[in-house]
Amino acid sequence: IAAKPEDAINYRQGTFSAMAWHFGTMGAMVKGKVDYDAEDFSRRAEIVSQLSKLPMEGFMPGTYSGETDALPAIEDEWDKFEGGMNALVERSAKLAEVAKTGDMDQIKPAFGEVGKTCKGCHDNFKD
Ligand code: ASC
Repeated sequence: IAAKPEDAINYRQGTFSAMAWHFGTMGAMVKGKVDYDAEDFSRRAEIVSQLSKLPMEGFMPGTYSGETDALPAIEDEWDKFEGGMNALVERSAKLAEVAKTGDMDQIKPAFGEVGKTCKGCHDNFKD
């Protein structure tokens, strides 16, 4: 991949912003702050699942300074970071599957697992 560092940073931030947009509305439904709409929730879960595959290629050498909250620890602990991103992809896929059931008793824990994955990486790798 040939990209300027700032383009890689913008790219991955864009993918995370889009994920947060959908995940935020899903969270509001899980918490009951917005009426649960099974079809809409499922659509968003599918989008998050697909988007989760995108940011990884934006993490490349020379992109851990400047207009980014991504910490150099990502490079120092690459396997751990990659494991977290892989977990995000897997858990998002699980959530998208479970979302099709429309059963909040299953959706809630699956949603929580994805959220934990977001937070895990933020705690370790985001300023
Ligand atoms: C969100 C969002 C995150 C995660 C995280 C979960 O909606 O934008 O980064 O959930 O807060 O702990």
